Amino acid sequence: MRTNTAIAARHPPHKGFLVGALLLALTLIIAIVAARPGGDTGTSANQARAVDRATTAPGTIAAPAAAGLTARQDFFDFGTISMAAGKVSHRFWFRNDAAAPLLVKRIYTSCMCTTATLVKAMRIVGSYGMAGHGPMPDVNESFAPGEAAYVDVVFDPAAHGPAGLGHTERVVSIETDARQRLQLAFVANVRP
Ligand SMILES: [Cu+2]
Repeated sequence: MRTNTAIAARHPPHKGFLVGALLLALTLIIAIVAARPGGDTGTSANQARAVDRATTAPGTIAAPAAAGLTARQDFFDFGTISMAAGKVSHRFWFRNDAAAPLLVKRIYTSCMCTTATLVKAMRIVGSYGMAGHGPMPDVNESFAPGEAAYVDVVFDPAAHGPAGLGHTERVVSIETDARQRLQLAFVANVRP
């Protein structure tokens, strides 16, 4: 009895009503605010998910690459080659398939046994090897829309000695200022 009276004294009826009304108003405001963007949030979340799917879908990743630097052939098989017979080479053609000019920034190979020499408009631009193996200049060659060039890729099957026998895979990367990377790969079966 004494406790009840004390509580009643600290919380007079009119104050309790005010708190109740405030709580009700707050609940209503929250309900209205939550209901309105509720629909919007659902839609934009779906849109965000759709965009996410679109950017991570393999098809859309390949699309911008195809619109830029494109290789006539991005894979070559040397077949069985002999270490004793020395270096082998293959010419990879590529072109700018975009409507705007692009800049080839860098060319590098995946291993020191492989070099790539860029030839553009009958001019040898430079020879490029593995990144991190000595100083290597940037390419910085501009390609007009439709302009083609090639890299002569040279592979030395003897570069690794006996450790280099068997199936070998190497990649030449051509990077543009649009952060596109064209990869040209080759394989060889190295025999003594
Ligand atoms: Cu190598």
